Amino acid sequence: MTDTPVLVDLSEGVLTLTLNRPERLNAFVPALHEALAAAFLRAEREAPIRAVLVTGAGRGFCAGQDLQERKHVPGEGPRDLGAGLDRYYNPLIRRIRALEKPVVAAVNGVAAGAGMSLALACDIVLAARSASFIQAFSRIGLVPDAGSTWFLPRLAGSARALGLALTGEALPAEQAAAWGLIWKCVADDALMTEARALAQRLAQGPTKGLGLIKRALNRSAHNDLDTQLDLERDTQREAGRSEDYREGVAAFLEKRPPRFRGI
Ligand code: LHQ
Repeated sequence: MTDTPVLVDLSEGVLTLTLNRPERLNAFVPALHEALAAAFLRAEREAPIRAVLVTGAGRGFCAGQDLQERKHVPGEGPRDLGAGLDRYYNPLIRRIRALEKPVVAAVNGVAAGAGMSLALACDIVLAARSASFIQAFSRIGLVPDAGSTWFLPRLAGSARALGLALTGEALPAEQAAAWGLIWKCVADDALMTEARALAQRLAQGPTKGLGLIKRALNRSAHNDLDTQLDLERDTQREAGRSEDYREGVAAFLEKRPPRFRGI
């Protein structure tokens, strides 16, 4: 078993997080959660980090909760699964959504249970053609968690959300893209090249503005049109004060590529 549950690499403004328990298809254990939490906190705090890329080592992306840890011990009462959600999963999903920097997922293989939820919480999801998405919860008598009951109906509509969640059937990456659950399905051998190129392009973008786009789209899920129009006014006001906005307009007028600094 590896000692480094998440490999962390910062290069060209992209913090790459590789879930690293390949022998268990990168299933979640507390050490993996703790490493992810620390990495996302770093992404929040460090200005040179301007995008995050999440992927998995080996043939899986993430198989959700490690079930070896959940073996029933005779004589013990039921464990409080809600406590694990409060402590680990929910803060992770909240962190990803609240981070005002783009988060890209490169789904290299199966994403099951909370592993699927993790993928859906990311801003842009690319998946290898051989990857699949499984709402594995119902297979073991559980309820979709880590945001899946929120993301799925919004992304796929309620008929598909119910079908996926109730049957626990695997959804191939190509179908996930066709259903609008993810951004793109690409050839297996092109996944990491495409995902890195995308994350690097985003990391060179107007980070402040990209963060505000993320905030506005996140909030639109709860807002009515009037509230959202007010929010667009406020976020635009904020974007309009950024150096990158000035640079974007100057570059356009000077017919040259912009050099965004993320401020
Ligand atoms: C695993 C796992 C795994 C341990 C593969 N655990 N070893 C939140 C809060 C609190 C509690 C409960 O849950 C949650 C959220 C959740 O995520 S619940 C859902 C938990 N996940 C699952 O139920 C998925 C379990 N895994 C599978 O169904 C299959 O492994 C899938 C369909 C993902 C992949 O199937 P295969 O490609 O056939 O691979 P495999 O089953 O042969 O797995 C490879 C190895 O990884 C194998 O170990 P072994 O020693 O036999 O080679 C598996 O036991 C191990 N593994 N998932 N979640």
